[in-house]
Amino acid sequence: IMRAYEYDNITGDQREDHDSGAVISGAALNQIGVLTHHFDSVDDVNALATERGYKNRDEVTISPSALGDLYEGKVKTFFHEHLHEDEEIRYVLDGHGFFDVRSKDDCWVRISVSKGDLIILPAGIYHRFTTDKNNYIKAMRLFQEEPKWTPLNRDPQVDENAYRTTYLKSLSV
Ligand code: KMT
Ligand code: NI
Repeated sequence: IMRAYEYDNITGDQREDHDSGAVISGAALNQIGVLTHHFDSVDDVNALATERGYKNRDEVTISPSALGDLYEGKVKTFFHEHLHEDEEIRYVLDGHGFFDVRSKDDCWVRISVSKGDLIILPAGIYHRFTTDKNNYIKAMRLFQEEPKWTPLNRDPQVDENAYRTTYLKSLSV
């Protein structure tokens, strides 16, 4: 089951837990537009996909055996703080990892995901991803028809992006 907590900001391996001990509730995640589910059956994922108009999907395995020499580089890339102009939906098929999202006051919240967990990150939220010390996650990525999934790395120009400003406005109501 999913656990979320304030990131401890201790320098070092991103794949460690970095658990400060301060728990973040599901309701607090919802307040920043992050939705979570736990589905044991892919039928439930299919229902959610239909409900939200998602028609396409793929599966990725992020591990040294799946990616070989590319693995370490991918892990670093996923951990660059970025946003997307679309929702990011991931369903964990196996293994484990961490999504870090920015709180209202711009602190990192770490969401620990494992098999059966589904996470929906809203367009415009700054986030990053990492595998953990086991270096293995298999996930389903859900797409609407035209994914605008380019990661936009955080910088002053991206701070002014329309999806970013719309997201921030949604938090202040
Ligand atoms: C992302 O968008 O960062 C990813 O797709 C990471 C792998 S999915 C668990
Ligand atoms: Ni992303």
